[in-house]
Amino acid sequence: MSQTTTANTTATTQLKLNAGSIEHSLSNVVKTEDWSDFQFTPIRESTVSRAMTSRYFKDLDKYAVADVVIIGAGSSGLSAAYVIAKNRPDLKIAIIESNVAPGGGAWLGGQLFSAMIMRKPAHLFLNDLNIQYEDEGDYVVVKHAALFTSTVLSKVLEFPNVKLFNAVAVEDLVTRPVGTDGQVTAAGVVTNWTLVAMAHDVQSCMDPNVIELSGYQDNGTRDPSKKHGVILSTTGHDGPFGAFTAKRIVTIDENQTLGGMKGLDMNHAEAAVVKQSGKYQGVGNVYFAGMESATLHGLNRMGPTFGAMAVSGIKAAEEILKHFAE
Ligand code: AHZ
Repeated sequence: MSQTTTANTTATTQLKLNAGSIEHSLSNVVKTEDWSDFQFTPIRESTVSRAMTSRYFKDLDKYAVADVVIIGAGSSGLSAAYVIAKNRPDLKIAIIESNVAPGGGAWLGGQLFSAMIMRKPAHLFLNDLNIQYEDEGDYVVVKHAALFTSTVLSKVLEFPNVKLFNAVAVEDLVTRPVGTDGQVTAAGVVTNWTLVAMAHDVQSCMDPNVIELSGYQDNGTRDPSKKHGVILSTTGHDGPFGAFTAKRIVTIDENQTLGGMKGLDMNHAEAAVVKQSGKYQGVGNVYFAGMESATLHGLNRMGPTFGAMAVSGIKAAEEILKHFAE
């Protein structure tokens, strides 16, 4: 007991000795050593409530029609969002993420290990984002996957034309007929709070909400003067929510079957995922990237190498940018 007291006294004395030289963001505000003078500016509880909800509802209103809807904020979806938002500040980009925490599987490099591996030339994307890495010749290592994810996420969130709706799941696609032969085009996404989506079996029907793609007139018909909005689906490989659009699209497009993700083969998988990512030919205005492409087209998985996630996102983003530029 006395030992503990001695240790505390020493620590306090040291802090006191150094206090004059400690600088932090509040060091000019707090004048007393024990912070007894510290106070927050006053606020009402209702003010906090309104500050959040008014902005959220404004965003719901603003993004009720979006130019780009990205489903899934994992490494591929965030990489795509960064490239699209950086190049086209005029496009309204809504990211729908079913999890509370955006980032998908990219908070760790693999299993429970921290380092993230990217094969060259995917490191050029890291240069663009100003993320440090160790250069190992053919591949690079970011010291923690969370450094990649938090950096790309923060940059994406800073773009004024991007809104992330997290804890929201895409439950279905909005489709509209094109022509007379039964073909449809994607015209939006059907959304619900993830907790509601998870509770459909135990609650009476709780109807969803919708984000419509841009390019329509008030009466619901195409506005030929405007580009049609697009959906980029990056919901990862098959899982409780994953591969959502791939699984839905095979019920719409009779020419497509769900390939299912194949066994791990790093060398083949990464190039194949990049090759198969981008515009989907069977249903208009749908694009895929990341492991959802592998599930749709029956490709190998690559395991813990993330180059193809970034690059497939960039490739899909390039195609989307071309669509809006044409
Ligand atoms: O929560 C999901 C995750 O954040 C989200 N998501 C899935 N279904 C959704 C839905 N609505 C909204 N219906 C949904 N959001 O999508 C995100 C997918 O991120 P991810 O990291 O799972 O996928 P990715 O393709 O970007 O990265 C995959 C990383 C992998 S998996 C893998 C392997 O298994 O071999 N290897 C790599 C590099």
